[in-house]
Amino acid sequence: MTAPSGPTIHYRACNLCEAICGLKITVEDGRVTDIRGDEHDPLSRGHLCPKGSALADLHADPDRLTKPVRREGDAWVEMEWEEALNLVAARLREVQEQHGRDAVAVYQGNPSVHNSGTLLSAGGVWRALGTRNRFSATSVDQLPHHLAALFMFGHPLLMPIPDVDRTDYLLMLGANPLASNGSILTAPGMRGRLKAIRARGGRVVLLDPRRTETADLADHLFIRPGTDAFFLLGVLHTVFEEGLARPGRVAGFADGLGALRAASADFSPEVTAATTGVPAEVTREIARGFARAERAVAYGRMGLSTQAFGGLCQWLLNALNAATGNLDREGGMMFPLPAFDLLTRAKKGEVPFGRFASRVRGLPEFDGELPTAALAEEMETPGEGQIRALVTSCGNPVLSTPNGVRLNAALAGLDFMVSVDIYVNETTRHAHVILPPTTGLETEHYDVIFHHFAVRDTARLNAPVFAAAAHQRHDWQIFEGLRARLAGEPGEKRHSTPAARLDLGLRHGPRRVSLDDVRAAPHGLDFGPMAPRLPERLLTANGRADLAPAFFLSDLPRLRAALGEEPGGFVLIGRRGLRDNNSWMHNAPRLARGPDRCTLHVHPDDAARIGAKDGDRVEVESRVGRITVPVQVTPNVMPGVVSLPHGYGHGRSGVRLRVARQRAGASVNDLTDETRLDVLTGNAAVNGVPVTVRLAAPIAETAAD
Ligand SMILES: Nc1nc2c(c(=O)[nH]1)N[C@H]1C(S)=C(S)[C@@H](COP(=O)(O)OP(=O)(O)OC[C@H]3O[C@@H](n4cnc5c(=O)[nH]c(N)nc54)[C@H](O)[C@@H]3O)O[C@H]1N2
Ligand SMILES: Nc1nc2c(c(=O)[nH]1)N[C@H]1C(S)=C(S)[C@@H](COP(=O)(O)OP(=O)(O)OC[C@H]3O[C@@H](n4cnc5c(=O)[nH]c(N)nc54)[C@H](O)[C@@H]3O)O[C@H]1N2
Ligand code: SF4
Ligand SMILES: [Mo]
Repeated sequence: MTAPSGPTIHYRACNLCEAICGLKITVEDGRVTDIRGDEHDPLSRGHLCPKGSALADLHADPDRLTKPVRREGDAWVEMEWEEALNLVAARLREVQEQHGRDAVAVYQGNPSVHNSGTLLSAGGVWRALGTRNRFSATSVDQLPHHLAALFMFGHPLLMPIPDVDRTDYLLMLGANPLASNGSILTAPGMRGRLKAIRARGGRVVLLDPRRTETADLADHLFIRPGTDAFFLLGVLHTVFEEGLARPGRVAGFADGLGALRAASADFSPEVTAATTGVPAEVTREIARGFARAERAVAYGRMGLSTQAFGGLCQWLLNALNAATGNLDREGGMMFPLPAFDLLTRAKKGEVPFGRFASRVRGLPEFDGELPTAALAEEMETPGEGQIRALVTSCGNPVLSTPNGVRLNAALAGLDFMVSVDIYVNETTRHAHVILPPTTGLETEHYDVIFHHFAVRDTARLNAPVFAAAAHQRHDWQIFEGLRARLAGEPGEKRHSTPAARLDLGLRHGPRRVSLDDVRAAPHGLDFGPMAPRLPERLLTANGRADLAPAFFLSDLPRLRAALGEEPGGFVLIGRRGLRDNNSWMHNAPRLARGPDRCTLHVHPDDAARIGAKDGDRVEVESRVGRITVPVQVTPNVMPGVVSLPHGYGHGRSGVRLRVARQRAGASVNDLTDETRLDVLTGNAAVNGVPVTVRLAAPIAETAAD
């Protein structure tokens, strides 16, 4: 693929985050010599962040696994694929034969949705295993968005997307697109898009307990962590009380406006102000400005879903957009129509929620998965259905899920564990076998998921830049190999490849294109901006939208009980850095540069109270654990709130990430609490964790192992 003579240019999209930027990649002598943004990509228009260039580091990383390995004591021994797949299938079947199907659990992490090979083939293995113990990063992330979409519009993927390019008023809560590059909002280059709102005379209002990078482009207000549902009810209260509700054409196919009004009746901004920290007059002014804007949109992300009232927040955001006539219209919240449309075959009226519950705590199932906050207890608690073996794919739950210390210990006690992963990290070091697929520039990839969340409908197929070496396997080959063995099928006869599935999906999709059509357009096909799609796209049983689902109304008493609650000590929230990518890109030399990023942000007043100055090490303690980290004193965090990024904590024994280990940091999820949930949805509340902070003894070190 790479001719030794002269450079070759390759176009493909970055698969690291939801922005799916088009890239222009130069390869010389089998090495990436340049990565820049593809100016001809109709969605990203040349945008690129530092992580995109780091795909070159990932490709060349000497710590990355390319052959299967088996753990023997402290050593990892290479295996042949045939032998490894046979062993894994036999061990998983053995555990299931002895202890039942549910004794094997599955955890799928975030890159699963960034690789079409994994996305389209892993399901075959899960079906062959037939276990109810399936877990994923969804319940540490966007689960409330799915449930708001499900109960309001009829399908978990009918999540409306803010039309940032045509709005005049963006009300944003708990999102930091300047660091994250947008989430459930595929809109590469958010800096330019936000600036454009203001340049056309519009307004961007941001509520966040931290004055973030995004705050520089917005009118920023502090809000107390976990109180956004009160704020949103206060806004809705004002909208109704002051006669500003104008649902417009949505009224023709939406029910529940009256119930929504009734729900907000008790939550005037005057009632909620003390709890949220947002003055009543400010809430009222935002409500008026929002409702009177020609085109407005309210949007909230991680900060609103990974908190104790995540479900209520996502419902209220959608409801506010609908009540003010900003649902399914230009400049408001809209529904993309992707060329590969996962909704094409969806059935009306299906409710994939709560059909079964977790064994120990009775937490609700969603889409065949249980809340990940229950994973450790399901391993530890004896009895029928106890988890004794685990398959992880694309995940690092020891660093990414609440109470990583407890999970870490539980993993060590499993009878068998296999990880489909490219690194020996904090999670996979517990595996008996690691099966490493090709990744990044070696894969053929079509973004099945993120076109569902994009502000513009486009399609592009990403051809491999590098051919897989003879000893490597693609993700789908690994999953198909496992599936066939678990199903007892002889040989490796495939039903269909991911490419064939993509082609089928594209041909039957709303744009009626073939995979070859997409392949022929190296910069992608452009189907234009979002357009109104309701009521046709609704998938509720009665074909109507519900602005006040009983599911959410039933949670209001729990919210009401939290009115006026005062946090005793500090409250811990998370943080994302532009050069971090959850837990797994810290081994890329070009991202590891610069000052330490795993620092605790503390407000100057709070720092003075605990006697800490910049660089001092402090002990942060929660109900579940204690870590030691350096302090960064900054007025950009709300008094009483401290902030620490997730994805660090690479110092554990056996972790083979040489660059990352040099700046190991500590894991915030050694503090987050698996019992703190949005109990309505089962989503983990990793934000808003009560902690104490005190100066550490000068030599104190914690090595969580
Ligand atoms: N406290 C706190 N916790 C959080 C969050 C937070 O904001 N605060 N954020 C949450 C969110 S939004 C998410 S999505 C989760 C992420 O949680 P996880 O998905 O569990 O964690 P990642 O760090 O993304 O781990 C990705 C894993 O995939 C592997 N990998 C990378 N590329 C490939 C590939 O091509 N194939 C395979 N098979 N493996 C690959 C990496 O080596 C790594 O082990 O973390 C959550 N946890
Ligand atoms: N550089 C980089 N980009 C990424 C990732 C990454 O790790 N690094 N991860 C990717 C993934 S998996 C995801 S899911 C997305 C997430 O994308 P975003 O949600 O945009 O990113 P976060 O930085 O988690 O932003 C959450 C914000 O919520 C705030 N917050 C915390 N608690 C509360 C609260 O109670 N109320 C309010 N109003 N705000 C609160 C935090 O201060 C933070 O600024 O980013 C993706 N992009
Ligand atoms: S913003 Fe960065 S990480 Fe995200 S897709 Fe674009 S280049 Fe990749
Ligand atoms: Mo995420």
